[in-house]
Amino acid sequence: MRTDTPQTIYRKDYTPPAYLVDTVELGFDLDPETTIVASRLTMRRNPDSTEAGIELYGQNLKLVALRMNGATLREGDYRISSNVLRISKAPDQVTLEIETLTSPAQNTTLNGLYVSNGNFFTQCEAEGFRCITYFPDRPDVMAKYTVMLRADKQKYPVLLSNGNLVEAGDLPDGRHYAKWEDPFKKPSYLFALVAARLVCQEETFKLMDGRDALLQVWVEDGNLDKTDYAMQSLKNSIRWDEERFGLELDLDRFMIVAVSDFNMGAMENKGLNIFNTKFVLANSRVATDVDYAGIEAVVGHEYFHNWTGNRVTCRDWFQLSLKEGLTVFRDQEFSADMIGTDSGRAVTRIEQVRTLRQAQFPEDAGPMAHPVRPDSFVEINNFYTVTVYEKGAEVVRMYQTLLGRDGFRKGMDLYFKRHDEQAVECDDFRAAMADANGRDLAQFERWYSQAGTPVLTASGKYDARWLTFELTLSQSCPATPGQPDKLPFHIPVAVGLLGADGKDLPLTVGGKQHGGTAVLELTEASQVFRFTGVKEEPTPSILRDFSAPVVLNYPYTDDELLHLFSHDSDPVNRWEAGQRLAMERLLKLTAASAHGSKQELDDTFIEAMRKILVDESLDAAFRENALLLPSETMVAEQMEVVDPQAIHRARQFMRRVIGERLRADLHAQYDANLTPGDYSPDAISAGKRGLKNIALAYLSAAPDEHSDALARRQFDEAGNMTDRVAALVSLIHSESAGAALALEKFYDEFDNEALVIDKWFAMQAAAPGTDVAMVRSLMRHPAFTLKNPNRARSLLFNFANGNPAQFHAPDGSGYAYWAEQVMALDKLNPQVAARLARSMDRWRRYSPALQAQMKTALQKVAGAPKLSNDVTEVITKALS
Ligand code: 0A1
Ligand code: ZN
Repeated sequence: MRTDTPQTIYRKDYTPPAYLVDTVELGFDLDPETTIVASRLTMRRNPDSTEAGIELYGQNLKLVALRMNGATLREGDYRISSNVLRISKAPDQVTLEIETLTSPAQNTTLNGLYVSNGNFFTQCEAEGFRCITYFPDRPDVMAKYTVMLRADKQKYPVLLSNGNLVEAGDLPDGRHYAKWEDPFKKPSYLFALVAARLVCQEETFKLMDGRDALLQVWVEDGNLDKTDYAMQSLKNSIRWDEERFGLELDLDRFMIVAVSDFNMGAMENKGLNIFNTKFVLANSRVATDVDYAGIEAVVGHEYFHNWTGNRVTCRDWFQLSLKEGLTVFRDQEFSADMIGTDSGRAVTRIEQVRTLRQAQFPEDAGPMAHPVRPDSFVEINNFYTVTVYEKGAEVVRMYQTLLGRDGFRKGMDLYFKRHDEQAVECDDFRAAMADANGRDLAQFERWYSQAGTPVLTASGKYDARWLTFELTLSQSCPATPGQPDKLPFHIPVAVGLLGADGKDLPLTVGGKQHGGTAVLELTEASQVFRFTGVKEEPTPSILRDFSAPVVLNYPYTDDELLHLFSHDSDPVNRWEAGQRLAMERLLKLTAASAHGSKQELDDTFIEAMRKILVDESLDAAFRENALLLPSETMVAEQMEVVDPQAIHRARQFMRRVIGERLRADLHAQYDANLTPGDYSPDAISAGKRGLKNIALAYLSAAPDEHSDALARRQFDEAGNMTDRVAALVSLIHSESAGAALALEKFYDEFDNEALVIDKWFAMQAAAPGTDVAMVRSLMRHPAFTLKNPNRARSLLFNFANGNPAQFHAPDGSGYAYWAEQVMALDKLNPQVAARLARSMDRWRRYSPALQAQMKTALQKVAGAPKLSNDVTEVITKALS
């Protein structure tokens, strides 16, 4: 919570800490109302610092005692102001003993030490440790931790912390204790404890060097039938990091703990990963294919942090993408390798591109735009963004595209050789990549320092006499807050040229021969690349595999796009051609709908969709993705003035026409892609379900008796949650007479499964027929609570972000509701409130009438008393 006016913190103001901490001994007497935390720190003056005193951070703590080298300090020896405790005079070697009190049961922020379902958990990234005890809570202070936990044995039979269990036993009064020691130095944000009534699935696992590691997945009683996939994903992650990067688990014990109240996806605390239940619990009854994929990715992500984040950490929070961009890249590669086929890998890439366009490009074009390595922030929790994570991962991917897989591995090896157990900067990673490969990557730095999505404009000229194809590539980057002018980026542009037969032509560019794809390096504002020996006029396939996070403009004709959509050997660009064909039409249909003129969809497009739908030489998962239309949000991003209702009508029209015109083929594909027998989440089966279910969705968009019966039957007979949800969504979206009953049945069947009830709220929140009044009435449902982030997100976020035509109701009722909920959430949980506040980022792109109402809502929130720093920053930036 805000105590005074929010302050902006700048990257350029970084100074090293005055004191370093060698060891931390923590003692916890755990009690929900008052927990006593005793801390003993051995500290020494930092030779790299010119500052004198000791600075400790602390928030919402009651200080009981403070001793330095055995002597009690009194007020005057130290001062506390704005959450900083300063001891201005201290010797070079110091032992500090600090005793504080905190109230975990009162902590609704889920930051620091808190209670969830009666159990204790911690969340310390980024600055939660200061809510537990006074400490130099900054990532460049790395220390060794010993932790003693004491708690009631009945209520909290399980006591966990980082590292190894060294002692445990009983205490008087029904209490017990456990002592944990972490052998590695770590920053405070990686500290964790759990004191809880939980059960675990465990197993020993042989590491690369022959050592045995104990792996555990801890959950609440009753959920042990949902831990297999997380455990399997953990084992796969360990193996993968050994094989791909030569990185081994450095601990004897690795624990995953699931908690139902959690602000984010999961947290990589050393040896004790704490997870949102959403990314642990799965079986076929309750989890969808998407849930399974999420578990694999997040388990991998947190595990991979053990090296990229924990062994080598960030010097300061501006460097967040050093660990997050790199670790997202690693989890993306892991998920792709787990599928194992080139076509499967391509589908994961398509999904990444979609996320980037759906969420990151808008962020990069809005009021919260920031570089991958930001220069300033008010509240660091607001910078766990798609830019830092997903664009950061794209930046890491570009190293691999430029240096090759082997070159990238050399860079990683050098990075660990140089920086193991250090806290470093993004520049250090770039230097390792450059030095290991003898490459100059100076200009590449701009990917870290300049915000905004670069625009790559391409044009081609074929010369039939000289058999040359000249490709002119130009780049520019729009202004972003605080950055009016941009310098050229170093952009890898992967290019192929298709002949009339659809095959890749052999490439020679600048005298160098390539296979079917050449990686051009654009470093100037504009450059011409000349392909020689080009025997026929080609269709260029530019930015293959989405080789850089940019917007590509090329004056493609419909014929060229159809050619690429039918033949491109690069699956990502093949998909992309289809998206371009669809987007052009969606924009036209939107304009027609806004003007009330007749909507029409051409046969060419329908036939192109049909061809993909029935092409059984293609993976089902690819076909599903190719048939998936750009979302309403993506269409909105392409418009000068967004008209949410017109976009919705246009997209619905397109879906209905596809459903009508392809009805027979959709039915045939539905039948051809059934997955009888036991459920398996593997990519092939999931792909089939995906294709079958998108066929069902199109059929339901053009409902007739037959499709309604199909959806009802699927709902009743489905043997897994993926098919259940798909059927229910189809029933709801087609406003089937069976929808209400199905929703009721679904609720009754799963009322004990919190994650499924989240889906129940989410499906309704995003349904085109759900207006603000209905969302309000869903909020009054006994199962709804704002206190649980998953539940809040399922209803509020899915409405604000996933139901644009209703959220942007012309009467402004959606905005008024949004303002109320941001303010209500802010009282409980500022981090989650600030995320909801982001739903209004793009308010300046709507009609003047909508803008005026959005502004009123924003101002209402801005004027609320005692607003958190988190929400204040988001709202202030939106209004500025
Ligand atoms: N480091 C985690 C993300 C995370 C960040 C902040 C949190 O609490 C405020 C929790 C988790 C990750 O990348 O998975
Ligand atoms: Zn992470």
